[in-house]
Amino acid sequence: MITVAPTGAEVSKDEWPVLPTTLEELVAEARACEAAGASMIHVHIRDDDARPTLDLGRLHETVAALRSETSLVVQLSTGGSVHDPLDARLAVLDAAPDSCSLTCGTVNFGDDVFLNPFPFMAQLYERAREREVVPEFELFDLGHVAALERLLDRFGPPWGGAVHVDFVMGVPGGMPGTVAALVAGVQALPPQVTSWSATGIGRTHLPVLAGALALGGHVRVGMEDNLMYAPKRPVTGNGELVARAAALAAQLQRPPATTSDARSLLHLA
Ligand code: KMH
Ligand code: ZN
Repeated sequence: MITVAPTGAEVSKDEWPVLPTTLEELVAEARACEAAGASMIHVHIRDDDARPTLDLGRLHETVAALRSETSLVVQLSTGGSVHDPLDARLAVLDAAPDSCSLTCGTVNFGDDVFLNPFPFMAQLYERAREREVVPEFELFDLGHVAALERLLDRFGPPWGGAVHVDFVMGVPGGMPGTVAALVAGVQALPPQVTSWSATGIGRTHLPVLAGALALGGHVRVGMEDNLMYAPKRPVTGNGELVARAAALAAQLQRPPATTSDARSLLHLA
């Protein structure tokens, strides 16, 4: 399964004009990524000034547009930006996505802190279950694997029963984006985990991609995580990152999952 994270909350539209920040740009990019082999989209939205927002009206509109124009699994970020309050991040579930991200602990995030106290994780987890939204557990550090195990042991399985995790590696302050760290993370996963994916930030993008494919995992790519296609060669759009991941996967005899494969994998209705 290839997930595309096309926008994120950190990259500046002024510096990266190809970053999809309007609904029209996001839908066009989503369609291109689906055609290139993506089956899930991890979505952050922006306001009219291209600043990150968790505006519920826009989130509803975004989910509806992606559902009508693509068959991608729609995952809304509940991480938002490091400046978003916890209650606004919880409210993202009101937009009724297929899936939501759920980060399993606080982590240094460059010079900022990405806050995810355990009670917030628990509240988000229970609310996702009530709303029949499949969580994707984001693991930025090895300690997050332990927090995931604590969450599952205490609260039981998520809605649908699939426990899908994504290692987000190479954030300044989190675990490094190396194959050694990925192997350590995969080996530490609790037995309830049914599938795992990985993404590497910045220049760790390719080693993590290749390592995840070789280890039997799923992958995430996109401009939220990586803006350079190669040294001195900026990304021209998310589609080419998906296309490269799909080609590498196919060469390794692991052709990309279709959107219906992804729905089965995540036990979506
Ligand atoms: N933007 C980061 C602070 C998520 O989407 O759930 C958090 C993030 C994780 O991107
Ligand atoms: Zn995100």
